[in-house]
Amino acid sequence: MPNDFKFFVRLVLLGLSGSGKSAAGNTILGQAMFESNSESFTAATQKCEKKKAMVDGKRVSVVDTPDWFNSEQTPDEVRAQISSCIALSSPGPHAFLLCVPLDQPAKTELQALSALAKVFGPEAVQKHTMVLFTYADRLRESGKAGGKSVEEYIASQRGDLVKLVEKCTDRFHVMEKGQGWRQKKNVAELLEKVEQTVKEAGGQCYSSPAFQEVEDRVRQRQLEIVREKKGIKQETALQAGLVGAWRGGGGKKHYL
Ligand SMILES: Nc1nc2c(ncn2[C@@H]2O[C@H](COP(=O)(O)OP(=O)(O)OP(=O)(O)O)[C@@H](O)[C@H]2O)c(=O)[nH]1
Ligand SMILES: [Mg+2]
Repeated sequence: MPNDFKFFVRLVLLGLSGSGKSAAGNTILGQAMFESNSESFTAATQKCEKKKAMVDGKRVSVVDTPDWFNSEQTPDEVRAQISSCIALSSPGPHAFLLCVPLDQPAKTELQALSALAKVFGPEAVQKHTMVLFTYADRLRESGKAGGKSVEEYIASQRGDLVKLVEKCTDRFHVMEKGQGWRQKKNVAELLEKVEQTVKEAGGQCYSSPAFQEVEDRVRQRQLEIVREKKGIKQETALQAGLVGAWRGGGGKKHYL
């Protein structure tokens, strides 16, 4: 399992439709790379997508996902999406970020965490998942926090969110949407928390038999490509030799 966090950061965004996954991805990458749309009544993100950018001197790749937890997709469709997510975040994500809106009650998110543990194993939740709170701006505007900081508001008024955070071994981050200096600082703090997560997980990215299988398949394919290329080179060399042989054939035969 690679310990490559120094240079690469692989993140997977999870959460219900409209929870702000794509918007968070855009904020993390510092540019509008994922489609994020409030106008549509259907889910904006229909399939897993990966985007990359240099952030704070690191190559950050973000896999955005559709809503697996509350969607109308068939189990087969969800399975296909999960396979795609695994392939896109190979050799394994450093962190799963579960997007949870602060301005609404968390009704199905606990089930979402159980589903995550079922698909990727309990370690995925305990060691590699962070709750990414979204819509902090709306919470502030609503006045529900009553002048408290978001953290104080969660601790004093939101038992539902505290439970989620506890399931993720107390890991959470409050996302500030947008692209100014404040957001950049916020993203840097998020990446520091991800680094801490990786340290606590023994310096490794998340990996499970499913991820390992994809990794093995990718390696196998790379080997095949190298072999194919070598084969082509040998063939070309052989052809060049033949051409040379024909050309240099005493001026008798000039087939090419
Ligand atoms: N005010 C505010 N709006 C947000 C925030 N996060 C997302 N939005 C907006 O809410 C809408 C939905 O956000 P998305 O990021 O597309 O949500 P999603 O989780 O990707 O949704 P699906 O792709 O449908 O699963 C978009 O118009 C976003 O701009 C936030 O923190 N604050
Ligand atoms: Mg989306």
